[in-house]
Amino acid sequence: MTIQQGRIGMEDAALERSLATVGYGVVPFIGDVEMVQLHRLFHAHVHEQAIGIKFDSLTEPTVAVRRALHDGIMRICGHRIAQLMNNYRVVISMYYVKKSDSGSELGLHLDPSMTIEPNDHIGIWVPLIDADGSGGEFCILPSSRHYTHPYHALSIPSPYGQVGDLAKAHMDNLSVRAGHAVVFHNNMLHYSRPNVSGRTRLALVIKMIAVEAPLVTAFGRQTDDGIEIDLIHVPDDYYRTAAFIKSGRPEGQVIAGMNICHRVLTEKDLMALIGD
Ligand SMILES: O=C(O)CCC(=O)C(=O)O
Repeated sequence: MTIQQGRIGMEDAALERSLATVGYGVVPFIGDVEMVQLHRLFHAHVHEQAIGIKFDSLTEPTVAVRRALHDGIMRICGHRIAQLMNNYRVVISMYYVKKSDSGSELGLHLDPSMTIEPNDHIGIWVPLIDADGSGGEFCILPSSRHYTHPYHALSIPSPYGQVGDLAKAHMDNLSVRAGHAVVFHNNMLHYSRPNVSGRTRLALVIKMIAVEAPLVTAFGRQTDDGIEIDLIHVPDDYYRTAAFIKSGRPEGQVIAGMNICHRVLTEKDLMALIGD
């Protein structure tokens, strides 16, 4: 095991290679015991009526519930994360839940940026029932972390806004067994297909940054020549205590800023990047 300062490292050489090439890998993560504990934890804190078609525990309004879910997920899964990687700290652990419903697709998106250096940022996604053809496959565009500028937020328009269908046609549709984890670089374009399995599907989303990296949230403002982006330093418990989806500018000290030329990809651009 080598620990490189400022970088999250993988304990498994094959996973490290696959992250370096296509930007993601799938590995066994937790067993049946942990999955039962995680189902119990969720149902102890969230009422069935609160779920709707899709439910994201980061947007749960009660801070005590968000904290209890985060603490419980870390108690149950923390040791497994430590076996998988080094030099990280967890800044988000949450549930993403889908009822069985044809409208339960989670659309194409890039997750929000949380570090200044994009390579310091890894996500893992763990379905707690088989996420295969009917259970809501996780679909990801290989190598896409290199395709666009690395800063994403609700206030920054998606570079993929005009090429969603083409991007979807070139994605890897992953059938992931319950308890396995998709480990992926944060800047990867992804979406998840509807859960029509007949069962409610719980999944975990856990986000980590390098130990030395400050946690930031990006805020973008459109200007005449592009987008001005501020990276705002926020405390480590930000996602447990602040409202995640809010349109306004987060409070905190700006520790980096840049102007980027906002390029909305055309089909030709995307095909040149994919290289088919
Ligand atoms: O749970 C899912 O189906 C996908 C979750 C996801 O993509 C996300 O939270 O960014």
